[in-house]
Amino acid sequence: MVQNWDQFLLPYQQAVSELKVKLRGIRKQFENGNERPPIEFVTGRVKPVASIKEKMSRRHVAEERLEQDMQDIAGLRIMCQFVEDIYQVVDLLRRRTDMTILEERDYIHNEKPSGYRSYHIVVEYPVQLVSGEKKILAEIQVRTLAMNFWATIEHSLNYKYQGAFPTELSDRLQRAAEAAFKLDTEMSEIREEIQEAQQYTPKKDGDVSPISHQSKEE
Ligand code: 0O2
Ligand code: 0O2
Repeated sequence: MVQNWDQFLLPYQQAVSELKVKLRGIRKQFENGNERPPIEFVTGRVKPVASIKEKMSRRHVAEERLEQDMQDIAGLRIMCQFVEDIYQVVDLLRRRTDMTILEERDYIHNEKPSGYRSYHIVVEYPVQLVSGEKKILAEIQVRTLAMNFWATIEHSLNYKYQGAFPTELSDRLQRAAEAAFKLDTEMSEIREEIQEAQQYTPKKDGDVSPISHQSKEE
């Protein structure tokens, strides 16, 4: 039995905080090098206890197996402008030595029946505790802004319908997912032109900035 959830989740909180800093660091490094970052913004969260318990019962995960079998207690999300950026980010993550990739799931080219698209990476990440090193599983979801728009809306509808969507709604959601992917494909096709334009977006001070970049926390 997990006696104290706060204590159990502490290393996960540390992992999420550290990974947010590191992933946001990738963006900063591109910006400092005057290159367009493949990352638009990064979010992260520790799964709420109620959601952990709900998923444990839905997926028949025993409490003793929680650390190994629930891969998204620590969750990070990387939002990108273009589908191509997703694969660039995945390559950057594969080359890192501070985390080990255990699994990759490409739900972009193998979308889920719901229409969901994203690239999922499960990593093992070591956190340093006073008691020593502890390896934590974390799930990194990499997606475009359009995929994120769809997933956010579908997720809130899921709460309302508990996953049991009326057929018409699930058909519409699937069509909306296809429309979002078509948007991504169209944007990819004019990517070079967009990137060129972004290089010449004026900054507030009137200077011509080499990079136009919108970020969640700025
Ligand atoms: P809801 O209802 O939970 O969706 P900061 O570090 O201060 O810049 P902060 O406050 O920690 O930022 O929040 P951050 O980093 O923006 O991330 C929290 C939001 O990101 C939450 O949304 C999560 O939904 C979302 N999020 C990030 N990663 C994941 C993930 O892997 N899975 C899920 N389900 N959500 C994720 P809200 O707005 O708190 O609302
Ligand atoms: P949360 O934190 O509320 O988002 P399973 O959860 O059983 O489907 P598994 O094997 O644990 O699957 O991992 P998977 O499918 O690679 O990733 C699960 C997570 O991906 C979900 O977390 C969602 O964040 C996201 N996801 C997967 N499918 C969908 C979907 O159809 N719609 C939306 N909006 N998101 C999806 P959780 O556990 O649902 O929790």
